[in-house]
Amino acid sequence: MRVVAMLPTYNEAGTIRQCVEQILRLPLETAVVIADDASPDGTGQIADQLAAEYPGRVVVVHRKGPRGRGLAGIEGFQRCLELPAEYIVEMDADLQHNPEDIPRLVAAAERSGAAIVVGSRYVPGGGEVNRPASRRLVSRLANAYLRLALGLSLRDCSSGFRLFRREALAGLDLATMSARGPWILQEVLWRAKQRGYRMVEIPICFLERAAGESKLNVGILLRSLVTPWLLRRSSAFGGRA
Ligand SMILES: Nc1nc2c(ncn2[C@@H]2O[C@H](COP(=O)(O)OP(=O)(O)O)[C@@H](O)[C@H]2O)c(=O)[nH]1
Ligand SMILES: [Mg+2]
Repeated sequence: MRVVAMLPTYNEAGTIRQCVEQILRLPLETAVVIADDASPDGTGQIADQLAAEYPGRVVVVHRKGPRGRGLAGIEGFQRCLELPAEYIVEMDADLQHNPEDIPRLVAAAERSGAAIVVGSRYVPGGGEVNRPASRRLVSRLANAYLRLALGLSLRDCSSGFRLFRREALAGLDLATMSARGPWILQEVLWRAKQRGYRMVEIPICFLERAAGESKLNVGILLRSLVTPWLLRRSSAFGGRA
């Protein structure tokens, strides 16, 4: 098995099957780990059906306890590391990240030797389809800010489409991460930077949501913006950011 895709899911019943099947049909040895937070729309049951249809290639983590993109991501990653995969790819289950881009992420990792390959909307060739100009602007501004606050040279610090080399992901020490929500995306970059990991970006097109609803809101955005400072402070006081 070469690549395991980690899909955090909350209410993605409209897209999960197509997303998983597209990943399994890629011309690579692939598997999928779904980390579902007891979605009320039945995503978890569809995931179980997929696991039964594709034995050994689909693993479902039914999370209990507090819900969260960050918490689910950590548990999903830990499950991925129990599988013999060379690369782990995290991505949305709503088809906003195109499964067909996965081979390009893998190729970029092999070409560059980087620890992490980020699918980026903000490098030449990348972009977003049919997003209202206001949301694009907010995302761009937030990213320019995050890049400075985290001290990174990445253009897309809030992309949820990323490939990790197995050893790099294991080296992040997931069990000690603190983010419960989507700001986990920033915590992972911060840690990767502290570990001296090389990160590269390749262009991706962020597609329109095919079904379901975004869980992003102003609270999450603000929390993401303060995250770099909390991580810096915790590092300065000897905490394990
Ligand atoms: N398990 C889990 N997944 C979540 C949660 N919130 C969001 N997700 C998933 O994380 C991915 C990204 O979330 P999404 O709402 O699409 O964010 P957006 O693309 O920025 O609008 C999707 O696959 C969601 O289903 C959560 O609380 N728990
Ligand atoms: Mg999405």
